[in-house]
Amino acid sequence: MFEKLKKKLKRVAERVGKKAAPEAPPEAPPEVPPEAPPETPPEAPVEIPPKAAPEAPPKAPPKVLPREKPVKKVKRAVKRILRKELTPADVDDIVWELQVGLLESDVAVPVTDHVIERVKAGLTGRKLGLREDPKKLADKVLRQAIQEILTTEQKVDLLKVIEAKRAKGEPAVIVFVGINGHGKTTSIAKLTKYLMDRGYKPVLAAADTFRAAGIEQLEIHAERLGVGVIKQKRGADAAAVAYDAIAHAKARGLDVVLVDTAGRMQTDVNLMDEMRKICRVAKPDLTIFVGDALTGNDAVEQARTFDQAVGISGSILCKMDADSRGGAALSITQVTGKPILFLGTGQGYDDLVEFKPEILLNALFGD
Ligand SMILES: Nc1nc2c(ncn2[C@@H]2O[C@H](COP(=O)(O)OP(=O)(O)OP(=O)(O)O)[C@@H](O)[C@H]2O)c(=O)[nH]1
Ligand SMILES: [Mg+2]
Repeated sequence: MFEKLKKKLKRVAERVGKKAAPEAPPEAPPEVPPEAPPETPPEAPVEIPPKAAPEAPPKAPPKVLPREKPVKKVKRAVKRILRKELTPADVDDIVWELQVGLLESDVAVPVTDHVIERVKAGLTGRKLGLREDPKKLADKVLRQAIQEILTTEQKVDLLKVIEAKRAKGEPAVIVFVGINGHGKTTSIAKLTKYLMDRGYKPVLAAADTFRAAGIEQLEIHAERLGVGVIKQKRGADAAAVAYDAIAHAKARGLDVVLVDTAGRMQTDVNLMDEMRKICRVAKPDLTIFVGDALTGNDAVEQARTFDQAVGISGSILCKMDADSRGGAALSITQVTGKPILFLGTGQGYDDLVEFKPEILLNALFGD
């Protein structure tokens, strides 16, 4: 995951190290010469009190050194402890590269701007102590900026939502929306397994009545997983299928209804209207946008449009196993203000990972 972005972030950390390094070479030489000629005869005698050691004039020069020594030692130590302060120009230089790296990794512009702003604030004017590793400082500042981006005010706890409905004797209804081929049906199958593994009883609603193969695909997963599917014929009213599935779940005391819907482009007015209708009828507890990480910034724009259309609760980002850039994962949360709930990491039923910011942070900054 994120190999490219990871490399770029590493380079930024290295550059911080270089910029923060003390500029020792130009300052070092002037210090040595004044001290160097210890035998300068005119100065030495002045410094020596005549009573000190009359019989040892050659020892005079060493007495000059001890007096200056502590000051120079301290100076030298301070210089080593206080490395060069990072000036705004240094930081601009560093963040320019970061900015290019983030944009190349398909991180959305406002998100890139946010990271840059935070990194600038974190680095400008910073002096590093002797024991402080500039790479670690850069990592810390970058990590914090990215963590902020991945943390939303709105939190969604899927299992708590299900439990709350269960307590009322009702099934939780989850509708999955998104573009064609981005992973809705596969994610529903994975989530079915995830819920069954935790003791919940789901039922699937084949509300993708647009594509004949859509119903069939869901049925195949359902059969493999040993879970029921509520379906109608191709072309049937998708909202009606969702309604039937909810009624079925209520009648059977099932815990969750997972509603599969047809893939649609956000520009397709009719299909977007149909999706609104499904949501009006099903009154979902959660509406999950399923995005394809490989589409980068497009996934982010799509999430925003679907959010505007039906109000998404959060996202599942699929195909993370194939995404080397990582931009969508960073951007989608900030752009929509809604959390990522799961990451799809493959085609198997168990390739679903509960999202935590640490997963991305470790992928980006881990060794
Ligand atoms: N590598 C990988 N492939 C995935 C992942 N999620 C889904 N896929 C694959 O992506 C393809 C499309 O997935 P679907 O689940 O059919 O997508 P969809 O959104 O339901 O598509 P429509 O029904 O056409 O709207 C399938 O071949 C899946 O196996 C994932 O996390 N990783
Ligand atoms: Mg599908």
